[in-house]
Amino acid sequence: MSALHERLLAGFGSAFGGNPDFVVRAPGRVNLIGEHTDYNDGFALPVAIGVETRIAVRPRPDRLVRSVALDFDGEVDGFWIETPIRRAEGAGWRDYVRGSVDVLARRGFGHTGVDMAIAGDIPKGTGLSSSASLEVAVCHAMLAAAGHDDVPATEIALMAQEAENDFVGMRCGNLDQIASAATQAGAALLIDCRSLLLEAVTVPDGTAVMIVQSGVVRGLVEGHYNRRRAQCEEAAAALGVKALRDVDLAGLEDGRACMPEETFRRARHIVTENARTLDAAGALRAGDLASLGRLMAESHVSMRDDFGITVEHTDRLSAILAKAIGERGGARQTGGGFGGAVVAVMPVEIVERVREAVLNGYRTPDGGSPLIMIEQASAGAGLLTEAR
Ligand code: GAF
Repeated sequence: MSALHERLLAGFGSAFGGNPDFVVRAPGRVNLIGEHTDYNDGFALPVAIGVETRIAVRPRPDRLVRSVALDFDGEVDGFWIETPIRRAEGAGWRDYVRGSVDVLARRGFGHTGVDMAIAGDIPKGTGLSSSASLEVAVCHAMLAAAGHDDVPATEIALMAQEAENDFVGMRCGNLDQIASAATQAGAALLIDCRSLLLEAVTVPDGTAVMIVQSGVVRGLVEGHYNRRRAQCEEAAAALGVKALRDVDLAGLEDGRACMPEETFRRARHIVTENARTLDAAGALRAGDLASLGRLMAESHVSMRDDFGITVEHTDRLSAILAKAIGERGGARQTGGGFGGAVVAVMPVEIVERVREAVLNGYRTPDGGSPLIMIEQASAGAGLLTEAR
């Protein structure tokens, strides 16, 4: 049994006594390409990773929800399922739980109270979607407790996104929640964020996904994020389309004079990133890591020069990775931006050499060595059928 699982069961026992009836899990994600495209109705290509949030659950005979957060010094929360559910004092993890339960309750799901212990091993604040995985895990916990085992993964993801948008107040797109809810083991997920059509794109055998933390903590991200989102909406309105998904590069160039130059550059990132993401899915399908790597490099440059969301440290880290990997894959900053992590794809046999190059060539802002994770594409959220 993993250390995480042992900690979870022990934490459940000391908080509530006895054992949970079941355990659910929801993974973190890393996005290979397709950044900030989700709220523009575009395309993204994430993989779920091996770190995750787990919740040990025991349904209650009433409508009380009690939870203990083992990663936050055993902090507890308790509230009744009623509409509307109020925000918690001090916000934080409690609002992800309350928000998810609130959405479920409003949809007529999740009317059964639960005792639940929550623990995970996703490094917090590093852009690997620990909050989306918490929301998705809570949805699974509540649905399973109420006996709903037939709710599609995309519907669960959209409820989790709604919790984040409307309850927590972060205007994210649907990428993180869909990645956590709907991925399949061994595959990246090509998401059409408008139609919600999903395609599992097999990651070729022998391919490693490396995640390197730049050590730059993403500061004031929500303000920057919402501003980028507003600029994309402004560009779409100037072009007379519903979303930037609906224009190509020629159409965007035609409308250049209708918007401020910075807005044009933001929009150009989205338009070119959508095209790159579809091409990247094609490259992955064909097992062509060299082409995938070129597209990842172009994506990084576009995020740096047009969208303005990279920082000096992630630029440097991506360059070190790209040089070490050469034609055998690629690297780019991943996630919301302004620091966080760089993702790289490469054959397993060069992982150690690339790791050495990073450890020798890169220092975090405080002078330390970066956290490096080697991942394979894992399965999306669900009930844990055996104790792992
Ligand atoms: C964050 C958001 F939550 C996602 O919706 C997505 O926009 C991503 O940044 C950028 O691609 O993770």
